[in-house]
Amino acid sequence: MKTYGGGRVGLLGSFPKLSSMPRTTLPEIAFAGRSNVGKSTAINTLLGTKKVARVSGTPGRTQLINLFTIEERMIFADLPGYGFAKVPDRVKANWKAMIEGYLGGREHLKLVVVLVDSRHGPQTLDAEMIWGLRQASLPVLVLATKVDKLKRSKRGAALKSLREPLGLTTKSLIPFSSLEGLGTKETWKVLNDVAAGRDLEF
Ligand SMILES: Nc1nc2c(ncn2[C@@H]2O[C@H](COP(=O)(O)OP(=O)(O)OP(=O)(O)O)[C@@H](O)[C@H]2O)c(=O)[nH]1
Ligand SMILES: [Mg+2]
Repeated sequence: MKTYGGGRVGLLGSFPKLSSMPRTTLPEIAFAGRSNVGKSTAINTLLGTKKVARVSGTPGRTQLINLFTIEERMIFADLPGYGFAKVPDRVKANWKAMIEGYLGGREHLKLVVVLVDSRHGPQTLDAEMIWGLRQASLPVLVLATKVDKLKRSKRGAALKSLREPLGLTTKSLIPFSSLEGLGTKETWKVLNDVAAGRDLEF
């Protein structure tokens, strides 16, 4: 297994579908969201490294489900992004099936971190993802990404415009910026609670 950060993080592998993934027992946390929203970057920021998850300015960079073990305490799953227009419908359908198959069938999945772009307000695909997860009784934490691109004076209103329609609370919607390192502490608090099997406060 390839390791990073002095062995703290290991790449378990990249998988095209649920049935090819290894059976594991650690609590697993998935990172989902639209293509290019900053999932892979957020994983790197949370882990304090630039190298673990592959980042790109080109949407659709992450095409397989990548699993990382974190300190033998938990597993992160970096999912391919949804909503990327520039791929053929057949490929889109395949990605959707891969993501839904994973989310619906992964045994130790304990939390889905859904990343939404803080600048754009709630998007239909994000709302569908969040409501679908709730229906499946999967806890959801939302990170509002790239807040560094919003003026400080606009951040409060931008968060409110996401919080209310998506049915979130101040605890389940965290403003996040990989550039500024904003939101990492609050996010880790939730991830650590999940890894330790503690009840979430939202
Ligand atoms: N300004 C700013 N840019 C960011 C931030 N996070 C990510 N980006 C940029 O957004 C682009 C996409 O980042 P990725 O992390 O690859 O996005 P992704 O969601 O993993 O994309 P896919 O794998 O294609 O689904 C890159 O150019 C990043 O540098 C952030 O917090 N602030
Ligand atoms: Mg990615």
